[in-house]
Amino acid sequence: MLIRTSDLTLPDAITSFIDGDFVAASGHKIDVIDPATGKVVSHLYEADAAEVDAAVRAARTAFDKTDWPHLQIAERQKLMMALHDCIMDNLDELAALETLNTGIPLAQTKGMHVPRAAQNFKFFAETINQLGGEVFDQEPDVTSFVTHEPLGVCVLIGPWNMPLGLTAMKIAGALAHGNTCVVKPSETTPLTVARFIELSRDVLPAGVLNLVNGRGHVTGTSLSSHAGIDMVSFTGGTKTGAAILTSLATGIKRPAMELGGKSANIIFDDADFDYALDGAIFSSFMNNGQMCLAGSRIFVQRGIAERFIAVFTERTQNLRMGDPFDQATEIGPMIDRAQCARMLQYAESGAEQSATLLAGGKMALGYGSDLFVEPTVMLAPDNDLAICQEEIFGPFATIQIFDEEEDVIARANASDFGLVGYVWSEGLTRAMRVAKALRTGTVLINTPIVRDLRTGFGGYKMSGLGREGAKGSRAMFTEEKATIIAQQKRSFPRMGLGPAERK
Ligand code: TXE
Repeated sequence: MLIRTSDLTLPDAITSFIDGDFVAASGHKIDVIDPATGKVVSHLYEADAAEVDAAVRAARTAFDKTDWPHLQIAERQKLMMALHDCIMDNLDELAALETLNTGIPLAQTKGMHVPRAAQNFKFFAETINQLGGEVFDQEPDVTSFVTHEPLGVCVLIGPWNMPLGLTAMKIAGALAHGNTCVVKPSETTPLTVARFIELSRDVLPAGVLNLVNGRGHVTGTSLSSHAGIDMVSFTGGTKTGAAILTSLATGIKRPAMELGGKSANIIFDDADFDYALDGAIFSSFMNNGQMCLAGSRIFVQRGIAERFIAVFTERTQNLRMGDPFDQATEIGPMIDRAQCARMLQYAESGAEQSATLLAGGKMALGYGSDLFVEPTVMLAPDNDLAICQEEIFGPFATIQIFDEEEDVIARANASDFGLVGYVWSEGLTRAMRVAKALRTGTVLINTPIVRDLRTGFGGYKMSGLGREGAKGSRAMFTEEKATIIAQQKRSFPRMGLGPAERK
């Protein structure tokens, strides 16, 4: 087991990586924190507008002036697999860095998130050789075909809740389709993305993958409003997504948005009780509950409600909280004070709005830092409560009781979000009926999250725009071109003829 920083070589400071090199440190310096101890473990230097401009120019030049967008598929596949290997060859280090910077238990970063980051590159390496275009030849004298071409300079803005995994999905999709990139990780969690980009320098030509760091209102806005970019793929909060969309509208740039969620987790009384309970616990508390697809808005049918609530509450209280580097730890610290305050404020507002606190709802004392909050469960009498409507983004589950299928569908859909829905039932037709009725981009029946990268992941309503996956990422990261060929001379109106030619 890695013992925190003593086994890790940490950069003293992270700077922008532009045109194949890390730039010299300058400008505003931001602390990088280990939330489990509260200690400063590194720093980053924030990229200002000039540095963002240099990064975009480097990406533009690599796209416009090198053969990067026109590589043979086999060559691109080789590079994508090399990026996969960069991650897997450094799995221990990357997982430890991710745990150090996010507080997510090592068992999860090493067992799931970092391997998933690598898998993204393998997946797109395979996919680019599989997806075909379309040909239409219904017209007797015309054949039309559709091809996809690299889009250009892609800005990839990532969040702090799964920094490498979520950003790698974007990087892999963009590079596989022949684009160049400027990546901006969250200023809170820059370590793994910076290390990956450092590892990638032996694989990718200069200028193809560039990195800038900094706060949203400085570096983020400079990037998303830059005239030289072609699109922004963003994962983060809905409010920030809306601000980026506004800025993209001005330049008519393409958005791809993976925003928040408040996913309903519906447990019918004919579900396999223990299995559904395990699934609901995992969906609510994995990744410290900080997941856009958390299934933490639980609906349980009345016949099993009393037993479910009792066992769910007991299991929540049993969750092993502590040092995320300890293999036994199931819940680590919150990312920062703002997220702790959010958890407490929602517990308070829930109680004020007549929800019953079943577990947690307060800071957990005696751990390595003051960022540990007890996993929380509230019984909610009504879906309109703020705790059932707003994304809390922490280990916080609400439970509502329902009687009828129609009612639970209506309540599940009564949400501004539409990312994921979970259904637990042994009845196939019921599960299918409910899945069809849910207004969400993904529905999971009798399982917590399973990601098949061939399918698109994204949201209805305020959960986003676009889908990340095989076809979804191609739509995101390419221009679609229709080429129309006349196979013989066609008749069409002849214009501008002289008097002699007119009949
Ligand atoms: O995220 P932000 P925050 C949700 C979750 C959380 C809330 C706020 O509910 O409580 O969002 O989290 C960059 N132009 N999710 O404030 O601000 C920022 O620097 C361009 C859901 O930490 O969305 C970071 O790199 N960029 C979620 C990234 O956006 C800007 C994951 C995300 O930060 C910017 C995270 C701007 N104006 C939070 N402002 C999910 N969907 O999984 C900020 N950024």
